[in-house]
Amino acid sequence: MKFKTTIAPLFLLVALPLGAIAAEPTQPPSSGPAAKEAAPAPAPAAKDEPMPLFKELDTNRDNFVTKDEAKRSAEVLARFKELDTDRDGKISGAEFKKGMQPKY
Ligand SMILES: [Ca+2]
Ligand SMILES: [Ca+2]
Repeated sequence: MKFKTTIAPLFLLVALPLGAIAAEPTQPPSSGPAAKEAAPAPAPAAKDEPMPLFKELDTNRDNFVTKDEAKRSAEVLARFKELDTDRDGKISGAEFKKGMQPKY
């Protein structure tokens, strides 16, 4: 009897803070990270969206889309001068990204 009465409060003392710790982080962040995780997922897809086109147009993979390469996309060809901001006659990945992104 003596043994049980000393163990019970001890067990309660240990179990209570554990329960408080377990309950605290699971409650507020459960909605936080879940919403945060869902948000970044579509973001990279939208960010990368212009780049598959860039890679597709850059047939020789020198990371520049020349006017010849741009001919495969009527839109890029039409905006070639606009996209080629440094006017070196080819569109770099950065130029492409900058020029195409505000559109989307
Ligand atoms: Ca190229
Ligand atoms: Ca350029």
